[in-house]
Amino acid sequence: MAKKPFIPADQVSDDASLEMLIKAQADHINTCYSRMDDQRNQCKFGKSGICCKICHMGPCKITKNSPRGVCGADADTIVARNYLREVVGGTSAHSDHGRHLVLKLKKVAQGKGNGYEIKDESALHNAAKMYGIETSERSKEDIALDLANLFIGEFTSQEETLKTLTLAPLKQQSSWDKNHVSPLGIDRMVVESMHRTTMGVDHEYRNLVLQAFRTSLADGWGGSRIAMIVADILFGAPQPVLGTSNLGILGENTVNIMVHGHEPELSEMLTVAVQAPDIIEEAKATGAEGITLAGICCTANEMLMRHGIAVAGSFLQQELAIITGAVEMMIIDVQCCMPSLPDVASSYHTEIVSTTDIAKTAGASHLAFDHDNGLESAKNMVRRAIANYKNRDPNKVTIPEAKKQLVGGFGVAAIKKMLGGTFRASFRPLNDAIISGRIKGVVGIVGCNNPKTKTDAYINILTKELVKENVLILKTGCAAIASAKQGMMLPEAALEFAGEGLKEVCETVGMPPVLHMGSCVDNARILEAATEIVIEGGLGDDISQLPAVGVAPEWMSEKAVAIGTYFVASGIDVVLGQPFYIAGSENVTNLLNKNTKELFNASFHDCEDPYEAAILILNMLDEARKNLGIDKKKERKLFDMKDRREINV
Ligand code: BF8
Repeated sequence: MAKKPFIPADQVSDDASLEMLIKAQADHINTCYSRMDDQRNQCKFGKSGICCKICHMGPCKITKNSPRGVCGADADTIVARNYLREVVGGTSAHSDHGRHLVLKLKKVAQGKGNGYEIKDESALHNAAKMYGIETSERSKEDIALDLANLFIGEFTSQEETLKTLTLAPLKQQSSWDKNHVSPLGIDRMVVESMHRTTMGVDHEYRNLVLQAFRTSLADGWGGSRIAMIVADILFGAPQPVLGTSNLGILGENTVNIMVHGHEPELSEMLTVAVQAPDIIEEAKATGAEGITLAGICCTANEMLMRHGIAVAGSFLQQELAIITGAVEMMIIDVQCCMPSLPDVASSYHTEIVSTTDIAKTAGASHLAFDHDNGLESAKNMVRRAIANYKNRDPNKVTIPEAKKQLVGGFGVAAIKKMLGGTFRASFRPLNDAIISGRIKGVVGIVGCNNPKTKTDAYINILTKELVKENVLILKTGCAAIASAKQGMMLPEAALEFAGEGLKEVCETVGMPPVLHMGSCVDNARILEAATEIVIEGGLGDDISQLPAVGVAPEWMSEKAVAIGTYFVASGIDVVLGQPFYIAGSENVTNLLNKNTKELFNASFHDCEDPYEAAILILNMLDEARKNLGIDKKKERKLFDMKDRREINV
């Protein structure tokens, strides 16, 4: 059969990406899109999860004629082991990120911050209170040291379950205890899971899948939650902030520096470095008008949430940014940085700089970020980018025009303040809006892009379909960037796209119908928000009763597998735009897509069509509303002073 022609317009949704994909073809550059095209016939055994290479008697694959591998493992065992290992990969990525931040907090507390400090004392005090750490008449350093040591214990604990689990509603905690999935220390969970999936250990698929839930909880209610708490203490809890998104943010006459990856320690220092007068002078001395610092992927989300720094693009725009020919330097750290970057950059003047010894890329320059001399180290990178400006070839430069403004920075504290005001910060108005039916429910749309499907298409269609039906959308990761690029993260978007009830709420509060809650570790903020809604009252007493659903429309990463798994374990149904690699085992598929309902009152749902997904989700929200007895639309009651006094009694 003849190969289908490669049509850029079928691959991407936004104008900037389309323009760059066409330029990539003209410049003869391979991108993930063309490589996906080359990889069209992907391995069916891998896709079904029935390929096993855990020991060297294999690799084995399960077929009708060979239903067991050499060791005797059947499809159930192999699929469950592979699934657990994916959850382990995702959990370890988020948690190692969290660990680095905790160790940084410890150094700061010991007076060895070298430029890092406790930026948000109220975030520190809130965290200390949550963990029962004494705060009165103590210095912030002493409090921070206790907190850092407690968090280190969360990684190393051998016999005690995670303290961070106690931040969940009580019913959630008892469901985890009852199902034996309350995790011990994060590191112990990762090691134990790897042990259990080596040859000849744990073979019972249900036992393995339960361990996947347990490990994922060590991510969502452990490593990710800790990463989020510490980042807020060190760099400030996010507040609503105006930003700009898409490749059109690149400056035609500025030194363009992209920061790409996940951990905020380096990007925070870069935000300071590019504003230093001596550095700006240096940039101007080379003939540039200044410096444009922008982010790719989750580092972009981190810098946006705290500083309003521009988001150049999402995961699948990392190569496209280089193809503009206008990027002097792309600085990478960990996770989601494609190994192809130096190859793409070799056709332009862009220098790819790797910055951590745990993540090197062949062909990239390696300038390890010096944490003990952070600002100078960041400045050195910026200086090198400035020096590279003269090498930009104007004939190779095309900067797309497309860019959109957005409001980001919706941490949980910020949402509470936005809803209830500074003095009465509270989720009450949101709960009331859900109870009255003005808001049908809350849906978290999260995760990646994947060149298997047209970039952003599923995310954007689903978002609009749900907003139209009065569903408030919470977003993180690259799914958030997709909405930002569409202008859906502006308060005005409510007027144009939202149903009447949601529009009214957004107009009253001045918020967008789609809230940017941050990076992928910030999915823990969605769990935090769900917990706050439960605690606020009127919508049941555990997360699984809320009219709330999670969706990963275009996911690709092991991290997304871990996130989906801890969402389900936390009682939130999860819709996947493409299934996990589990189809080779009917038992594992049934367990994850059906029978987990009995364990956590939530399960996975595969749905490859965004319109069908919208219907599925709306039905799930309606069912939750019915179970709560709030399915009849109530007229909004206008309270008079007497009513208000009674409420406040
Ligand atoms: O952690 S959403 S592509 S950038 S994995 Fe990666 Fe996926 Fe983007 Fe952030 Ni998350």
